[in-house]
Amino acid sequence: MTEDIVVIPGDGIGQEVIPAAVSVLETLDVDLSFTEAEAGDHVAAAGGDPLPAETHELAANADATLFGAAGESAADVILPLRAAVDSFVNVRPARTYPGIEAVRPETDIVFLRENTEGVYAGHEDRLSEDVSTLTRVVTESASRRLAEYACEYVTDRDLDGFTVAHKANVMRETDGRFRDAVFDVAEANGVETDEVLMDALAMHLALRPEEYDVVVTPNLAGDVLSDLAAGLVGGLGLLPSANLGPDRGLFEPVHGTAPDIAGQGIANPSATVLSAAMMLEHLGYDSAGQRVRDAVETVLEEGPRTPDLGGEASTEDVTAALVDALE
Ligand code: GGG
Repeated sequence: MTEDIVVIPGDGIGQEVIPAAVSVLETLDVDLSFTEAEAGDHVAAAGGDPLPAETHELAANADATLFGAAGESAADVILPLRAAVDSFVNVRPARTYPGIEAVRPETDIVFLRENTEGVYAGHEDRLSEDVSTLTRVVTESASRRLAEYACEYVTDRDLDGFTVAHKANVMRETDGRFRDAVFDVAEANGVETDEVLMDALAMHLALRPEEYDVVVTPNLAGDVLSDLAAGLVGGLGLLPSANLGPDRGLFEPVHGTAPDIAGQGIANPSATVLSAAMMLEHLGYDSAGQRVRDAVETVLEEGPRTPDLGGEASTEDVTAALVDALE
């Protein structure tokens, strides 16, 4: 069966890392058909909609979507794309790799981030010259849906349980609801949980990340804390992610457009290639996904490496090494 994959490079280094991941995927013995679609700041700058209706439609119907990076138009691009696949969870694993210098090499954490609401629900207003507001949305249904997934995630992998991060001592209604709903679902499923205030978690992660395995978070907290974890393991060039819905997924590196290096051909493709591995596994191609992970691990350990990891190689050099490792 041919898997219909939509690829959306987006902006900045998305234009460099997505072709790299496609080259890697093309070396595999998996029947993938790629359709490239446009979105992002460059589309808006040319007078278009940052997320053209055709791109939305393609993502909503593809077997899977591989996305690069969103810039200034992130709210108009990546949030509706996640909604297009009905994604309720953003899975963000953060781990170290042999040979890569890391601030906290003991880090091995998966963030399960709520993916539909919180402060990313899109309810922002300018009330006056002086006052802007943002409405934070937390629903029982989205919190429980995330919790169900978290229970399944730890049970399938035989893990001890998960940690719930929140700030329910201040955001009593919204994070109180989130916390209570997640605990309720975990208890009903016999899954062990503990909890931590998200600000305290930021400090714990910097000091002793080995205490955390699976962390369930509200939307913005997951975005921020996973970037913190990237800093612990060697940088944003190493963190993949999967936006999962009931039927399909959208896979993207955790990093953004990296305007400081965009266009120079030196972006690290590892996070996107690892996102492609998550995509393969989600589609049921576990051994192909594992082969891609192994290739990334080999190239990270032996080189070549891009400048973010202390090397001098280009995106093309790393891609060629990945393709070599797979052939
Ligand atoms: N590939 C990830 C990306 O484009 N990040 C830019 C960004 O601002 N993302 C917001 C989010 O992940 O919610």
